Amino acid sequence: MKRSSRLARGAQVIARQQVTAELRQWIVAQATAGQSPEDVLKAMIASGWTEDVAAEALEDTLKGFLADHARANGLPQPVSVPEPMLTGGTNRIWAGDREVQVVMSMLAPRVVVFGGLLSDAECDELVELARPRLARSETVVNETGGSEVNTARTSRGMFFERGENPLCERIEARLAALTRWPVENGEGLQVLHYTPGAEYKPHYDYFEPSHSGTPGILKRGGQRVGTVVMYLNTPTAGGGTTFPDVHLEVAPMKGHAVFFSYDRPHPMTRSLHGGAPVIEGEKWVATKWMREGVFA
Ligand code: PD2
Ligand code: ZN
Repeated sequence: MKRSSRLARGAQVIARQQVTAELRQWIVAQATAGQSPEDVLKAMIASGWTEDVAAEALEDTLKGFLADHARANGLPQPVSVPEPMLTGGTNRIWAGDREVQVVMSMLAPRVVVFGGLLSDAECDELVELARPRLARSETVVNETGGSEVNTARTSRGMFFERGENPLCERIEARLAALTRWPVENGEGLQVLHYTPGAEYKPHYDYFEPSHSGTPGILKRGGQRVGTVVMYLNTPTAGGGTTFPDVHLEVAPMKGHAVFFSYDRPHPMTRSLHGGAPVIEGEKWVATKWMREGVFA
């Protein structure tokens, strides 16, 4: 090919890297037709866009579209959330010190199930560290921001401080790498123990904005935007984590975990979830909640 025609072709590609109103409309049309962001990105790359320019145009356009949609519909504005690097049909992710399996994922609600997030020895050690400190689980009292025993939650539980011991520190660093969310934005790990009949009725993990206790809670790190529930044993029967809006139930398996995120404190995230009653055996989980900002 002659040098001049190669240059002309290059210029054409550069010119096409302009993010025009027409391109933005096309991106929004693809997204509203149900195309995943990964597929839209692939289509852009296939038609000559460089990956970084295309990814930025896509992210910018979708953010703007979601913000406009929220404003027009009286919804809270969406915020950035933790998100594992799950492009191109990945079935494994490197989580800093360990490879983790991707067992299943869904977009709305954003839910990802991981296998092999914790080793059996890590699960056992966490249970033994938590066991002597268990007390009847409490839930947040929305009016005051304090907490109290509640019949919706019949497990026993305890909280570790963030980085309280080397095991917590290692798991927290792994979760931060896996979800691409800073360790500093995480609450300390919570361990829950359920015996037969015990359950956690469906709820949202974000703090309800209309409740009078919420502004006080939000002073420390803002809203919760993501949750990882890690299974520390395999109950004999029951104890799944349910997502009633989409009729999904995640089976608790030792070392597996379910991650879900919610980009605003609103039921439209479909992040309603619960712990189904344990039918036989016991159930141990460790929960990590992630905040928008630094949880100091
Ligand atoms: O133990 C569970 O499966 C479960 C279900 C719902 C835990 C939580 N929520 C939680 O810790 O928020
Ligand atoms: Zn929950």
